Amino acid sequence: MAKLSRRQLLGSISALAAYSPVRNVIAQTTANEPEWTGFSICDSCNHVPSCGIEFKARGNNIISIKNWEQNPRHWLCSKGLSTLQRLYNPNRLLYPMKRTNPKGSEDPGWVRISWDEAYKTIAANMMATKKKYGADSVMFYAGDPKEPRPAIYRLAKYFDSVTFATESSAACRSGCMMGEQLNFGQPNNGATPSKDTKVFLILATNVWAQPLGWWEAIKAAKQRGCKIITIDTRRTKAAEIADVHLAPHVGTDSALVAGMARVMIKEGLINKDFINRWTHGFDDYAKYVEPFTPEHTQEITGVPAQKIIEAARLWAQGPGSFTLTTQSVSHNSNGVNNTRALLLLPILMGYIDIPGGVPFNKPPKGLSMAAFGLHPAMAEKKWWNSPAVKERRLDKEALPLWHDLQDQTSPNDLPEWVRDGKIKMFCGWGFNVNIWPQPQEYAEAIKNLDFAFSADYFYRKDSHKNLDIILPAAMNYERHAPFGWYGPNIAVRKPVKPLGEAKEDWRIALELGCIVDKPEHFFNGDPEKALDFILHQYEGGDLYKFRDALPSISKIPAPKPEFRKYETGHIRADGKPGFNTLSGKLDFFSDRAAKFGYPGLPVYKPMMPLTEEFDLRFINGTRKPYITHSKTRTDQPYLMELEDGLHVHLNPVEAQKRGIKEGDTVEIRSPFGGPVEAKVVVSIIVPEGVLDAQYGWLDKQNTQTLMNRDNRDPMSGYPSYFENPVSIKKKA
Ligand SMILES: Nc1nc2c(c(=O)[nH]1)N[C@H]1C(S)=C(S)[C@@H](COP(=O)(O)OP(=O)(O)OC[C@H]3O[C@@H](n4cnc5c(=O)[nH]c(N)nc54)[C@H](O)[C@@H]3O)O[C@H]1N2
Ligand SMILES: Nc1nc2c(c(=O)[nH]1)N[C@H]1C(S)=C(S)[C@@H](COP(=O)(O)OP(=O)(O)OC[C@H]3O[C@@H](n4cnc5c(=O)[nH]c(N)nc54)[C@H](O)[C@@H]3O)O[C@H]1N2
Ligand SMILES: [Mo]
Repeated sequence: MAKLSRRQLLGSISALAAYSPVRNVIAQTTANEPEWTGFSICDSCNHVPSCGIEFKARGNNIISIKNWEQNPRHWLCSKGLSTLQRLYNPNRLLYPMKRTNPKGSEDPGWVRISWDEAYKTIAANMMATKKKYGADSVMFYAGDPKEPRPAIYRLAKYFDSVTFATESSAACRSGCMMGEQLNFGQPNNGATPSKDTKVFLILATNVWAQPLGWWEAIKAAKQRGCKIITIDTRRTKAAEIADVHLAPHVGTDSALVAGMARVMIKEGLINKDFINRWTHGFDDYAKYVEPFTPEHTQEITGVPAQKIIEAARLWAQGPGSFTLTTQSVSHNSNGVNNTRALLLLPILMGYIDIPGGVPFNKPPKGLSMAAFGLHPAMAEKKWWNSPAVKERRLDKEALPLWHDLQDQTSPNDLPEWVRDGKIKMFCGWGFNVNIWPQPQEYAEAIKNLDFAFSADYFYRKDSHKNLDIILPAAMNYERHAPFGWYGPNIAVRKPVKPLGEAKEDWRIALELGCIVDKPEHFFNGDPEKALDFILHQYEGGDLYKFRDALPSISKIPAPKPEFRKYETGHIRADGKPGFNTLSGKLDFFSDRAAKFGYPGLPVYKPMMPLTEEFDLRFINGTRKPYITHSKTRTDQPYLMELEDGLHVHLNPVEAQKRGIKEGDTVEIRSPFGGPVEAKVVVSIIVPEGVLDAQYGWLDKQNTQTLMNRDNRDPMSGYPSYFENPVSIKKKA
């Protein structure tokens, strides 16, 4: 891969500075000030809970960082280690700014304003929009940054707008979570193998997307003799460590599992007692899988019949558990069903809440959203889920199952809602139009709103050019909120002060809340008070005490670990034995899905077909260890030395067919757009017939422009990032 010279690197930074509204940020010189030790949590890839960082500072200037040894997640990767480059990046946003030229102008004419002016303008627009069009016409949104969410939730609630959306309701993990909710009655994406786990399933989970500790846990299990089955279209590191690697064609996981289930049923390997007692709809499923003979399954999935049989037999040797991708399987037009199918594997064997099986952990009471530092009392969960409030949501008609299961609005129809006058104002934190297929349609929607603002670390031309106001967000080293939550372990921070006039996201949301509502609902605008309030819901919980205990991690009381809680009534909300599904059991057939007109069984549905012209399936969004989404890049220039532009993986056979060599520049086209320019890496990481890329590069390298906006999973509304047919040609 091309290595950036120092001159190119500096060139790319100053090119950015040319359109950046902020320049020449220099950390204060602090030679004579005393040194002290601080603590933070990395937010580079939004792993939740993220990895701990210990830093040394002189005055307010951080001079070095290292692993925070006492933190359960303390292995820093390339992204984490380069976060100081981001903190002290001269392009950072440091002051609130407003546009002075009309929307649509090439130059928005950004000028610096005071926080007072920014808040007054925003609040006045919020109130006026609410009065004229109703509170729900004001949309609150957080991008992948998950840390700001609790405070924004609270702001939306007290402002009385039910239109709260995030990147997770647009894409990401909640599609898989829907599968979990439908099968298990609650979210559960598995765990790392315990000492009793004998077989472990890695379900389309990429090592490079996980915290480093995850890989250590897999290696340790393997050494203990635990067998590993990896189900991933690509030959990743997780595939190479596997005893059996099943590489199904994209979007065929439901067929693959049907094939495996048929083998397990025919050979009498399934756990019949468990199935009879604790599951619902097995007979329907058994009938459904009947045609999925190993040979027929091979035809659909491309997985050799013998391997299907081998994997089924190995899995039956359990007890077994799994890790499920946070997103990939759910990003095709049958995504939720493909996820549900994979999640039937542990149910067929009864590996549920037993030693070595899939744990149904109970979090400390109240803390419901890992590491967001969210507590129901903080978010007022009851309000979000009350029928009268939920009834108002804009996604109710188009996505009834999503609406039923999730408390965030799906924002994927934003362009249509703006066109139809349903959304008039946008309040954003970490807003990025480039998460969507055909991002220009979302950018256009923002332009057509009455008023829009967003808080960010950097100025992002595509997303920000048509905002009215941009707010500078403090970075992970500069904020208190939220704390990291790892089971009963709580990591609080000891930060530096924000540079310039940047503010914590929580502070921005809480201070706005003080203006548009009552200060007593918003901890008088103070994030530390909000965190302390959350921690006081627990015996011994206290922000200030926890901070005094640093570098030690503090604990809050957690329920005693216990197995087979479905027998003792410790899983269901009403205390009865069983699970939180409509049937009260684990669902092969979901009455909830059927109630809204979706298939009750996780059925297989073919993907968009390849054609003679568009003959490669495009996996548009595999993670690389040193890139996150569309950020990192020039935010952390060190990472650009590792990869300086869009690189796609192409199988050697496909490369040879097309006369393409490693390093060649190619053009990618789809029925929906292109050309997109990329460099080719010839690699067996992808099978024949597949092209894969880490999405997030911009302009002529922006792979989102190849996507079909209308091809979504009807259950989740998620875009099909991993389904699109494309063609690839060497650039003349
Ligand atoms: N084709 C394709 N598209 C995808 C995906 C894919 O695999 N393929 N993946 C989907 C998934 S899973 C995700 S999660 C999304 C990515 O979701 P995005 O929302 O694009 O995530 P980022 O690019 O990480 O961050 C968005 C913006 O937030 C800013 N930011 C970062 N941290 C903070 C913070 O703490 N506070 C504030 N105020 N701003 C911050 C960044 O500078 C950036 O401008 O993309 C989705 N889109
Ligand atoms: N370094 C880094 N880490 C990250 C991120 C990042 O951008 N960079 N983003 C974070 C975020 S927001 C998320 S959501 C996670 C994503 O984490 P993951 O979902 O684990 O990561 P991906 O590489 O997108 O996808 C995982 C695998 O799914 C496979 N796959 C794709 N389609 C199919 C299919 O239909 N069936 C099967 N069986 N396999 C398929 C791909 O080959 C890929 O290897 O990563 C998080 N961590
Ligand atoms: Mo994500």
